[in-house]
Amino acid sequence: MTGLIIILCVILISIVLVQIGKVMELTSQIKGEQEVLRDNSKWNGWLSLAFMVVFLVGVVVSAWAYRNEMMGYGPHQSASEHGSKLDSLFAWTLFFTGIVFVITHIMLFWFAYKYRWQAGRKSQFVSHDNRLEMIWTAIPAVVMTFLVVRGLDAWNTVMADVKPDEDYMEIEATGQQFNWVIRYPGPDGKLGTKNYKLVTANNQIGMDFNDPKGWDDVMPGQELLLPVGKKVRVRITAKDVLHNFFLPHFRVKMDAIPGLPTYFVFTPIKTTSEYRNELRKYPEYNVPADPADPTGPKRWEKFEYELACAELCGKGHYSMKRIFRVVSQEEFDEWYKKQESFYFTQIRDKDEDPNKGKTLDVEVGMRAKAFSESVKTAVESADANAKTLVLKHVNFETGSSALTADSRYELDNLVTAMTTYPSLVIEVAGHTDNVGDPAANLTLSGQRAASVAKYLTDRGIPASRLRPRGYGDTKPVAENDTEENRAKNRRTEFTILTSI
Ligand SMILES: [Cu+2]
Repeated sequence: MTGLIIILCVILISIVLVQIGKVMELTSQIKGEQEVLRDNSKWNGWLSLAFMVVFLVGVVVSAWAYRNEMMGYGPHQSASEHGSKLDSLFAWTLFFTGIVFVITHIMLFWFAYKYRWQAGRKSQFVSHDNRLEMIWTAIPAVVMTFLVVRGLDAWNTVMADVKPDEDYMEIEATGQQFNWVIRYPGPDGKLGTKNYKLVTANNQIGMDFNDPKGWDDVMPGQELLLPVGKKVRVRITAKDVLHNFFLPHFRVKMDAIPGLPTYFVFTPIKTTSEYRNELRKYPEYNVPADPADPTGPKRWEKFEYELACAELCGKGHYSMKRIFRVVSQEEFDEWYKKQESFYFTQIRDKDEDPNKGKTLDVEVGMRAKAFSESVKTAVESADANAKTLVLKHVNFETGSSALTADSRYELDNLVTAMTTYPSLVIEVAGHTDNVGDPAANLTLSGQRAASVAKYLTDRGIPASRLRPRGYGDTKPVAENDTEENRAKNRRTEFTILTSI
């Protein structure tokens, strides 16, 4: 039906047009060709002028109506130190091209009106005019020089790398199909080295775990924080195809290229909550963030700084979005402290770990700290059960009471604890699983407890403060049903008896 109506309309309009044409032909025959031409030209001229006015007023009105969509204006202010410099480049370019836009459009329509057809008027041809050539070469040249010089200056500022003595933090962004892996350097402030040959399912970016700099590196989950006012250098790389590291609010945008590391340095100057407060002033941000929930949070309350991939890198491209929250230095430090090292939580003692089976210096330090904290808690606790601590890293050669070499680290921590708390008296207890003869287990556990006590007395702890005792398999902490549980039962522990 609709199709039929459309066909009928087209036919009718064609008939009307043909009729109008016939009427015009007849009028020109009556009035004379010249007169009709003059009338038409006059009308066209006036209509050109009217169109010009409507068009230019429309341009001004729409520019005003959409001003809040403009970069660097209203709710789209930049949130980084260099951002306003780039925004001002755009503003100046808009200013000059705006002037040219208005002048050329006025001239275009004004000339169409002024030089409309008139009887007896002849066209004048200007083949060459030096003065005109000079003017329209010189003006754009001066304006372009101004814009290009400013652009170069901005480029040099924005692309400048950090100086060696500068205070900054470096993070790394690796683009892959389809997410960003963001790596922070950990407490040492240095990122560990990488090698694409080391990429595995667990080690997604190919970190080289022989490099101690990488051991404390962290790869936070969804939540990424940055401290306000601190210079950030982002190392940008890609694993598979071309990606683009884009933080629009910070005016940061750089290609992530496989095999060719790039970088971007920027300083966030507004925290997420400061930016939200600025957005609050605008009515378009005071509407519900979710139209389906009119009483829910407003758009400004849900605002976040987004990291996007600005390169069409495949069908999951859109899912590369991440959120960066900019917070105060204190809040950042608090969050950063809680982040766990990727190596120690995901890789340590797995097959990918080149240090499997070795005790690392840094671990010795970490364990010493944890040990002294747990002894302190046990000493201060009123709960009798909390007074027993397992020496997790004290081990013996199979079937013997000889301590393994690595046991010394934890035993040294125990020596330190006994020295720190001089009144501490402890029972050193050996336990086994239920494999083998119970009598033999009892003897072995007693010998093991004794060899721990000997280690301590050799280092100056009086024997009177130590009560070594073997319990054999009589005090299991788990059922002896699996190898894992049996390993739990084979243990050396100590109990604080008194700390008068
Ligand atoms: Cu991408």
